[in-house]
Amino acid sequence: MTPEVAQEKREQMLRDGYCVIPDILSPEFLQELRRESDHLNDTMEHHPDTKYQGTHLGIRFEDNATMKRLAEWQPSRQAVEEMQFGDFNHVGSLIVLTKEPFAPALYWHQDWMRWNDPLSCTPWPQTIFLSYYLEDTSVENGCLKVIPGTHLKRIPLHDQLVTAHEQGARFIEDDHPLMFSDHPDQVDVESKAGSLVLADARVLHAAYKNQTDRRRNLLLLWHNRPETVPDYWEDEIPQMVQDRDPQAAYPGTRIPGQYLLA
Ligand SMILES: O=C(O)CCC(=O)C(=O)O
Ligand SMILES: [Fe+2]
Repeated sequence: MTPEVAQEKREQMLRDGYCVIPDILSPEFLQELRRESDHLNDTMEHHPDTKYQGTHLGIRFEDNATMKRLAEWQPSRQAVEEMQFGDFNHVGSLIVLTKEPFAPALYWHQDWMRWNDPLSCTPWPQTIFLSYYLEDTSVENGCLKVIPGTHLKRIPLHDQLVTAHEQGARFIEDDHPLMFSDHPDQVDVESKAGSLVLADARVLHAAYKNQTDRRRNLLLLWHNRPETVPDYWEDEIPQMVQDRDPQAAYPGTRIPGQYLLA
């Protein structure tokens, strides 16, 4: 990436809560990742409660050399560093989120689990996912969709959702009128196989159903950075972030509270 493109990508992450960086995986490595994902999906038990998310296999890098190679993939590291996100680290594992042929859509949700913590209102990302879709994605095979800006700004949908994942949404009906709805501000993130899709854990996102007879494979790696102000940050720091007590205990919750402003 040129410095200009890297800056544009960082600004998009901060403003919209997501971005896409093309041409990150080599064709050979993509092929190896598809093979390995097929093998894992064919031999491991799929998560019993995650039909909307996909097969949801947790793979530790210490157990899987191919996935470890992905975690350390140099072009990704370089891209992330060029965006000045070099202080993000993976959590030692990834999640295989394969949508099997004709698998259902994924409901609207966000993945930030620290909404009691003033860190929730940092204007920069603290927790992000690095996602690799191993096939070209489209509305037809279950691409991602996001509502830009919702990582920082409350919209009515935030207060209407069933709370994400294990806290409720895994157990909703598959015709839930709101959780699977289209939103006027949504953006479809159709991506090419081998692209890197980055998103802030706080942004509202969902995925279409897979209407094809082929797997839509996704490898998702959570990344966190230290609880510090990033080097690139030159604007004002919100008072609530400045006043945050780093020693305090903030019980985890997926429900956005006072720190998600309207
Ligand atoms: O399937 C996707 O594209 C996104 C998956 C996701 O956001 C999740 O499982 O939390
Ligand atoms: Fe998610």
